Amino acid sequence: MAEPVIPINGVIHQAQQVFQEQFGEEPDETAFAPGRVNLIGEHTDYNEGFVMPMALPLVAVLVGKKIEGTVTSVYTTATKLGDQMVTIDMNSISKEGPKWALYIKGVIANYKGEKPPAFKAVLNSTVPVGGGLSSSAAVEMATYMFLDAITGPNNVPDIDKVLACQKAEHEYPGMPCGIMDQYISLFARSGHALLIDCRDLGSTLIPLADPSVVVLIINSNVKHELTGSEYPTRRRQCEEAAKLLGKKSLREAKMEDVDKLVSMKADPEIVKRARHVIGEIFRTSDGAELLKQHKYKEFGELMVQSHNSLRDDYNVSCNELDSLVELALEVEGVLGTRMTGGGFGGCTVTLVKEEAAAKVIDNVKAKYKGTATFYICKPSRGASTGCACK
Ligand code: GAF
Repeated sequence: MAEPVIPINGVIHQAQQVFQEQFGEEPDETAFAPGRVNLIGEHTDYNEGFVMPMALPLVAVLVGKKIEGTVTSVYTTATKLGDQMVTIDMNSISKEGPKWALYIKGVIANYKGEKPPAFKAVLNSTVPVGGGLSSSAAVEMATYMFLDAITGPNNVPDIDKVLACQKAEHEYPGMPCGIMDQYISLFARSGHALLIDCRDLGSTLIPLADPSVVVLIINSNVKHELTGSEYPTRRRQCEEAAKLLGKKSLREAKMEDVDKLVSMKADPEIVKRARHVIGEIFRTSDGAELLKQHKYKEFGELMVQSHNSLRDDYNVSCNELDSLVELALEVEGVLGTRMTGGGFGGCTVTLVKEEAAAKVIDNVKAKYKGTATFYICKPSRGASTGCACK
C-alpha cells in the first residue's frame, strides 16, 4: 500500500491547531510550498543544463502572524527528532541552530522585499526529511511566501524569490545546490512536469495527463552521510571538465568532448563526471520531446539510462537505490525507473502502468533488504499564500 497523502488544506489545518496550542491564539497568515520529484536531469542544474521535475502534493506549511519587537519564534512539528522551538533575532540572523531553522533564517536574511517584521509561526511538513524530495527547498519557499504575506505587496519578480531561496541554502546550511528545487517549488503547475533550462532560467510545461500511467516514488529510507561532502566535489569536477574543454559550462559541450578529455589525458574521474552530465543534458531535452508525444515507454528507457549513468559514471547511487531500481524493472508494466535527487540514499522514481503499481510495491516489500515507503503522486501545484482552495 502506498502512503496516504494528506491534502494540503489538511496539513494547514494541523499547523493551525498546533499554533493555537503553542501560542494560545489563531494565526493570521498561511503559506505552503511543495517538495518535488525529478523525472530526469540529475546533477545537471549546476552545469546550466536541463532538468525535468514535478511538484508533489507533499508540502511544507508555515502559519503564523507578525508581532511587535525584534524576536521571532518558530515552532516546528517537522523534524525527525520531535517538536522544537527556535527564536531568531531579526536584527542579527545567526547561522547557528538546528538545520531546519537555518533554512528559515537564510530566507529571512535574503528576503527581497522590505525588511520583514518579527513573527511567530508553526512549521509543519509532509515532505519526508532526508528523502531526496527537496524537503529543504519546500521549507525555504514556504518561508518566502509567508514573509510576503506578513510584509505586504511588493513587485519582486518570482524568479528573484527563487534565487533568494537558493542563496539562503548556499549561505546558511552551506549546501551549494543548483536552482532546480527552489524553482519547481514556486513555478510548478498541477498536471505538469516542468522542463527547466538552468542556463536562461526559462521553462516549458510538459503535461503528464495520461491516467493509465502513474508516478510511483519509493523511499529507500536510507541516507548515507556522503551527500554533504560529495556534492561540492562533483560540482568542482564538472567545473574542471568545462575549464579543460575551454567552455563556460558543460551545457556547451557535446558527446565528442568526452573523447577530447580522454585524449587530453584528463583524470579518468573527471571524464566520467563529464560523460554523465553531457549525456544527461541530452537525455533530458530528448525526454521532454518524448513526453510531449506521450511516448512513455521510450521516455522510460531514458530514465533507466540516466540511473545507470548516475551509478557508473557519476557514482552517486548506492546499493539500496540500485536494488529498488532492479526490483521495479522485474515487474511487467514498469516503463522506467531511476534514483532521483542528489543520491547516496533517498528515493527512486518509477513510471508505471497504473494496474502494475501494486505489483511493484509487493515485489519491493518481498525482496528489498530494508523498509521502503511508497507514494503514488500526481504532479501538483507550486507555492502560494493562503489556503490551497484555488
Ligand atoms: C540536490 C540539489 F539541491 C539540486 O540543485 C540538484 O543538483 C540535485 O541535487 C541533483 O540533480 O537536490
